[in-house]
Formats: sequence, structure tokens, C-alpha cells
Amino acid sequence: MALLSFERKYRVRGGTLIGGDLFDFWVGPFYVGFFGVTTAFFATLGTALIFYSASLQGTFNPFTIHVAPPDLSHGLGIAPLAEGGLWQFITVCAIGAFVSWALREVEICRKLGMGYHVPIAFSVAILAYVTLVVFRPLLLGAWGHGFPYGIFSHLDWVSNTGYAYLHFHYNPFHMLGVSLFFATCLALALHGGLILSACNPEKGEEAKTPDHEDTFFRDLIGYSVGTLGIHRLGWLLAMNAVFFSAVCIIISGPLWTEGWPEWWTWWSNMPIW
Ligand code: BCL
Ligand code: BCL
Ligand code: BPH
Repeated sequence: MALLSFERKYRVRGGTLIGGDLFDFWVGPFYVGFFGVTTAFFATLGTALIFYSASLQGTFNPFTIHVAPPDLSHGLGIAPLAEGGLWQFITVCAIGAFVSWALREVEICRKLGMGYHVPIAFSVAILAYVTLVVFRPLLLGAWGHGFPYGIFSHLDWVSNTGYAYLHFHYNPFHMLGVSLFFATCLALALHGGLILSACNPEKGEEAKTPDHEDTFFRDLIGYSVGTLGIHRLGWLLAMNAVFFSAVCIIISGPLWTEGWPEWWTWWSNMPIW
């Protein structure tokens, strides 16, 4: 199904992880593969269950649709559908869809003979989600600790969970996560700006070379991380931002049950003051 002349070269067979040639084809621009089929399956089922839950709730207002996890009294058991069972079912579908999506990325990388950097980065985002709805609830002993699936209601969960530790900003790993998110944004602003300034010249001007780009930062701050380096930096910053976010929430409850400001007493108790 090669539509453009260059696609004949890249739309090659093989590289699949499972299913051999069975789903090794494209539909329009999309590669399908075994994991394309499983993504479609889980995504459709999960979305349908959200709509079913909305119909039980009696609203289709996107802002107020709300799929609640089971009550804490259900512990780690399976709840009846209308009492959180739907949330559990949707969680399974969501994990199935996200993991399938990542594995489909892996198959595309293999076909093209590329590295796995994109699926590796995505798997950190999946890890954060699984930390919120599986690992932390398991450690706390009840699925009810997962976050509800609703545009506003999941914000309520974040706020309530934050205040349960009095002042979440004092969580040292939350500080790291927040700082790394800010740093990621700084890096992308500089990188996007630099590339546009060099590679999108005015009419009649010539595009500038990587030497110009490096020289800009040497002139400005005495150092350029380089053309390959900036992409490593961005990749690592983004993954670390999310990794330390996952750390900050998994320790809230399972490891630290008091307010986060109290954690800092070790600091004021140091004998040097
Ligand atoms: Mg949240 C906000 C989705 C986990 C804290 N969150 C948002 C909204 C969007 C969303 C509704 C914009 C996000 C965005 O642009 O991201 N959150 C979302 C999803 C998950 C999630 C899908 C998940 O893990 C599966 N959020 C969490 C966890 C908290 C959290 C529990 C810590 C990470 N989230 C917050 C806070 C805010 C949000 C705080 C906001 O202020 C903001 C908001 O406005 O809420 C009302 C960047 C990603 C992109 C730009 C890519 C495009 C993503 C699109 C927009 C996602 C659409 C989701 C859709 C409505 C969900 C239904 C799916 C269908 C059934 C298929
Ligand atoms: Mg906080 C978490 C920043 C104030 C309580 N907080 C976070 C972190 C981040 C942050 C470091 C969320 C990012 C993340 O984990 O992404 N908080 C932050 C900032 C402030 C802040 C910058 C601020 O004041 C300036 N937080 C507060 C206040 C508390 C508070 C003080 C509330 C009162 N904060 C909490 C709590 C939590 C955070 C509680 C967390 O749980 C959260 C955290 O660390 O979570 C790990 C991770 C990304 C994801 C989970 C998204 C995963 C996406 C999945 C894999 C794919 C979705 C696909 C989608 C469904 C597809 C849609 C369809 C398509 C569009 C077609
Ligand atoms: O394809 C992609 O991007 C174009 C992948 C993706 C990625 C990737 C991809 O390759 C990477 C590298 C990242 N995300 C990286 C990161 C960050 C750093 C590691 C981190 C900050 C982050 N992603 C965050 C987020 C967030 C946040 C902060 O909330 C969101 C919303 C996303 N990423 C979203 C996405 C998607 C656009 C895409 C992606 N990140 C993955 C698409 C995908 O998995 O498709 C298959 C699944 C479906 C089509 C739908 C599944 C439906 C479910 C079965 C039901 C819904 C359940 C859900 C839990 C309800 C939630 C309701 C909310 C209101 C709370």
C-alpha cells in the first residue's frame, strides 16, 4: 500500500514481535500489526465502558462524567460493576491499550532499524500511570486509592491527596519532579527557538549551519551541549521528570504517612544550627 515513492523502500515485511505476517500491513498511513489490533480492541472497549458508566450516572456532560474506583471497604477485591468494578475493568483496558501502543511503536522501530528511544520514553509515562492506579493502591491495600476517571473528578483527587499530606509542595521528590518539568520546558524553548532561528531563514537568506547554533550558545553562556547532546538532554530531562513524579506519589502513604512539612524536621534538628 505504498502511496508515495519513498514508502516502497520503508514499507518492508518483518520486524514483528508476535503474529508473524498475520497483521503485517498498513491501512492508509497507519501500520497495523498485532498490537495495532490489541490497541484498537482495548481502546474501544475501555471507551465504551466509560460511556456505559456515564449512562448509569445519567449524564453525558464531558466535564462531569465520573468513573469512581471501588470504595475502600472493597480492599483489593473485585467490586460489583456499578460500585467500582467498571473502574477496575477500564483500568485493565487502559493498561492494555497503553502497553499495546508502546509495543506497536517497538515493531515500527524494528521495521525501520531504529533505536527504541520513543517507546522507552513512553514506557516511563505508562509507569507513572500504573504507579497511580496499581502499585500505590496495592501497597495501601485498596483499589479505592486509585484516581477516578473524570475530567474534574481526577483534579479533586489530586487536590484531596495533596492536602492529606498537609502541604504536598514539601515532598522532596515532588520538588524534584516539578523542577525537572520546568527544566524540560526551558530546554525545549531554547532548542525550538534555536532551530527556528537557524533553519527557517527569511526569504533570500541562507539557512545557517550547526556551527552557528553551537556558536550562539558559546557566545551566550560559554558552552554548547551540541546537536546530538540537546536531544539526549531533553529525553533524559523528560523521563526523569516523570520518574521522580512517580517516586513522589508512591512514597506518599506507603512510606510517609504524616504531613510532608514534618519530614523536614531532620533539617531543623541538625546539630549545626
Ligand atoms: Mg490529568 C489536566 C488527562 C492523569 C493531574 N489531564 C488534564 C487534561 C486532560 C488530562 C483531561 C489535559 C492533559 C494534557 O494536556 O496533558 N490526566 C489525563 C489522563 C491521565 C491523567 C488521560 C492518565 O493518567 C491516563 N492527571 C493525571 C494524574 C494527575 C493529573 C492523576 C497527575 C499527572 N491533570 C492533572 C492536572 C490537570 C490535568 C492538575 C489540569 O489542570 C489539566 C486540566 O485542564 O484538567 C481539566 C498533556 C498531553 C497532551 C497535550 C496530549 C493530548 C492529551 C489529550 C488532551 C488527553 C485527552 C484525555 C481525554 C479527555 C480522556 C478520555 C479518553 C477517551 C475515553 C479515549
Ligand atoms: Mg503536584 C503530581 C506538579 C502542586 C498534589 N505534581 C504531580 C506531578 C508533577 C506535579 C510533578 C504530575 C506529573 C506527572 O506525574 O505526570 N504540582 C505540580 C506543580 C505544582 C503542583 C508544578 C504547583 O503548585 C506549581 N500538587 C500541587 C499541590 C498539591 C499537589 C500542592 C495539591 C493540593 N501533585 C499532587 C499529587 C500528585 C501530584 C497528589 C500526583 O499524583 C502527581 C504525580 O506525581 O503522579 C505520578 C505523569 C504522567 C501521567 C500519569 C500521564 C500518563 C499518560 C498515559 C500513559 C497515556 C494517556 C493516553 C490518553 C488516555 C489518550 C487520550 C486519547 C488520545 C488523545 C487520542
Ligand atoms: O504516541 C504517542 O505520542 C504521540 C505516545 C504518548 C507519549 C509518548 C508516545 O510515544 C511519549 C514518549 C510520551 N507520551 C511521554 C510523556 C511524558 C514524559 C515521559 C509525560 C509528561 C507524558 N507523556 C504525559 C502525558 C499525559 C498527561 C500529563 O496527562 C497525557 C494525557 C498523555 N501523555 C497522552 C499521550 C497520548 C497522546 C499518547 C502519548 N501520550 C499515547 C496514545 C495511546 O496510548 O493510545 C492508545 C490508547 C487510546 C487511543 C485510548 C485508550 C482509552 C482507554 C482504554 C480508556 C480511557 C482510560 C483513562 C484512564 C481515562 C482518563 C480520564 C482523564 C480525564 C483522567
